[in-house]
Amino acid sequence: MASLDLSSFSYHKFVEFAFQEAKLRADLIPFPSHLPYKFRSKDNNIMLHTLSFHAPPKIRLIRSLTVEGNSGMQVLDFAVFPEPEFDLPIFCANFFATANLSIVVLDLNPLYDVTIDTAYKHKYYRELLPLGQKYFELLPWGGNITSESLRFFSPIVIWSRFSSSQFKYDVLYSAFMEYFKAWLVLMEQAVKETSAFQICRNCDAQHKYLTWRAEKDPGHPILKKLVGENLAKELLRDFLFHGVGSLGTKTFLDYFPEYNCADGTVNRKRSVMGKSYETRPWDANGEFIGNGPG
Ligand code: BLA
Repeated sequence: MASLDLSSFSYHKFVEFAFQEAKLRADLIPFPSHLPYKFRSKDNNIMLHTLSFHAPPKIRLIRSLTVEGNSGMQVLDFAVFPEPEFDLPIFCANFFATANLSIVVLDLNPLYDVTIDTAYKHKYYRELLPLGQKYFELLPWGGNITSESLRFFSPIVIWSRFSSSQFKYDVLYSAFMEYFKAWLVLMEQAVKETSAFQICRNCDAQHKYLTWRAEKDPGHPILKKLVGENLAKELLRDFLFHGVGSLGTKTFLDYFPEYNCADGTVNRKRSVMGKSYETRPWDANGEFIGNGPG
């Protein structure tokens, strides 16, 4: 199998592009409670870099984490979270690569479940379907996923696993640039919500998303291995999914009671429904065609 020399490969280019592009359209201010970190993993082989800003009035948090070093692994976790006055999707790029295998999720994650909320789906994704179509063949559906994740994905989600190669890396970079520019256009067009009810709803929806990811994101085991349990927890709550402790008071089990164990603790399994959606569950018109778990 062809493999990629990871020493010539970096996700920094993605991060640089994103922050430069964002700066053209918003005034980025260093995020108040975050310092840019550069730290080494416990075994000293891996560097973790973090960077974060906010940009009033629309961007609550734009942040990136990259992991790289001579361990044969590269990671990018880049996201943008809107202020609750805006029902904008959450920009999400999660890439994990070894010399042989890459696992990627690239999406404008909807604030509301678009398998149910068709008005929200049309508002943000109808015009972006052709953009998705451009990449679905080159970055094909990655197969079964944790069923619970799907409600956080949009009809243009790129969920893919492939043999790492320079070609795929270039395609992914191109998709990343286009998806991010598309998000920035939505951001520019977004109009501030004035209804207190709707702002609360947006806030709850974002809090639910953060609560899900802070508890069940598939990257957690690796982060814990790299920096230890305590620092990983801090990274998750205060940095990657900042807002999980402040945007709402509901707990993980309030949102996802199906994870409740008899003793009141959270089921440690990542999924209680199991994996499904072997093929892309959206058609070219953005209609949901998945059968779901079962
Ligand atoms: C795997 N990452 C996955 C998978 C998904 C995602 C869907 C496939 C396995 C699964 O179904 O869970 C990503 N899931 C997401 C995202 C959302 C979601 C973005 O619900 C948003 C709502 N991935 C990272 C980071 C690391 C990482 C930071 O984002 C490592 C530090 C690793 N992801 C990683 C690995 C796998 C994976 C190793 C394969 C192992 C596995 O399936 O558990």
